[in-house]
Order: sequence, then structure tokens, then C-alpha cells
Amino acid sequence: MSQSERIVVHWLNYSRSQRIIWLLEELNIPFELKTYKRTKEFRAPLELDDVHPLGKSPVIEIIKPDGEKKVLAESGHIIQYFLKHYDPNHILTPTNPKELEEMDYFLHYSEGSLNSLLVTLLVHQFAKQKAPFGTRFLMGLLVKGIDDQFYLPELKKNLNFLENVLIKQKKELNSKYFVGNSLTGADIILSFPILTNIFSSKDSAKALGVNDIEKRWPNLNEWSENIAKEPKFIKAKELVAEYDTITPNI
Ligand SMILES: N[C@@H](CCC(=O)N[C@@H](CS)C(=O)NCC(=O)O)C(=O)O
Repeated sequence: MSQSERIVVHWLNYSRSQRIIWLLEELNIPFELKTYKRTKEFRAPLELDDVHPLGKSPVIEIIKPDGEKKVLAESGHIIQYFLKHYDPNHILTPTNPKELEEMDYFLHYSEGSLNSLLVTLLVHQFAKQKAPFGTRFLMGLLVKGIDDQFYLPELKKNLNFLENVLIKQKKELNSKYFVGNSLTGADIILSFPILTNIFSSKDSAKALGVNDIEKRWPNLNEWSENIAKEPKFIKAKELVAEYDTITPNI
């Protein structure tokens, strides 16, 4: 990174953007933090629309000394960009081509498959809460029917898949990470859906419809516990502790 380049992280409380702070801490990249607070409907505030037309977080601005500005959105793209341009010493980027491909897979999988399932389940919980008085019971039945038939079996299938990746990693490489034998972008991107959304909030996991998570997916539970102890993960959490107050009310 050149001396006077500025990196601004547009961070929203209780969001995927936490991963980007953790990523930058791991890569020892200095950054400026701009914080946003979710509305009471748990949406992003409108100011985020001024940074990127979709108004989501994370969004990153890279401002060059001559004023040229690059705006990066989409967690997987942001992580891939920083690993490609800011990780010459392979702190988080595998050197082995096979492991690089495995990491790239998870950078797409996390948002493309896993998080989209979780968002649907979360929105269904909101639907039950928002149903007009007198229709809540019916809405609950409707949502449960859809989730039981489609989304919950899919979520369990995904958790089984991830559990089996970790079992294989342990068996073949004696590794506690998703790719290779050290922390990579794969662990960083998966930290939000697995650790934040499921394993660190067991009540939320129950509300989403998955019970006994520690018993059913012990390796994912252990991975989550290990990730929560990573020093830079803790540092990233401390950096935003005063702003990170709201969690989804489900
Ligand atoms: N696919 C995007 C998703 C971004 C996204 O949906 N972010 C959420 C926070 S976790 C958000 O900004 N939600 C607020 C809203 O939609 O109002 C990514 O991977 O970064």
C-alpha cells in the first residue's frame, strides 16, 4: 500500500462487514472506519446508498493520493481483491494452487449458497413477527411449512457438508482450518455465517430451526471456538465493540 493511500471501511453493526475489519487486521493494513447503525427495522440506513447504489455493507473505498477513488462491494470480491493486491507474503493466501482454488470456492460459496439460506430463514422469522394481529398463527404455519420443506433441510445439508470438510482436513492434514494448514480467506468469509449467525448465538440458531448444534456438528463448533480465540479476530471485535449493540430480534 502506498504511503498516502486511504482505505475506508463502511461498517454496519451486526453485519458481514466485521469480516473485512478482521481481514485488514490480519494483513496489517491501516484503515479508517466509518460506522453505520441499523434502523429499528434492522435495515441499513440510507446514507449507505451514497457510497454504493445497493446501500449494503461491507463497502470499501480505496482513495489514491491523486484523489482517484475505487469502491468495492460484495464480501467475496473485497476479500479476493485484498488478497490479490495486499498479501504479497501470503499471510492469508495459500501458495499451493490446489488450496488457492479451494479458498476461492469458499469465497463464492459463503455468499452464494450459505448466507442466502440464512437470510431467507431470518426474513421468515421477521415475517412471523410482522404478520398483522390475528394472522400470526397462520403466518407461523405457512413459514414453518416452507422452511421444513425446503430451507431447513438445505441448511442442514450445508452444515453436514462443512462438517465433513473439517473432518477431512483434520484427518488428512491435522488442520483445524477450512483450507490447508493455516488461516485463510476461507475461514474469514465463513466466520459470519457459521460463527456469528449460528454457533455464537445458539438461541438464534434454535429460532432459525436448528437444534443441538454442538452435538450434531461438533467440528464446526470447535472451529467456531477456535476462530473466536484468534487474536486479530478479537482485536477486530474490540475495535467496534462500542458500536455493535443490536442483534436480530428473533
Ligand atoms: N452479498 C453481499 C451482501 C451484503 C449485505 O446484504 N449486507 C447486509 C449486512 S449483513 C446489509 O447491508 N443489510 C442491510 C439492508 O439490506 O438493509 C456481500 O457479500 O457483501
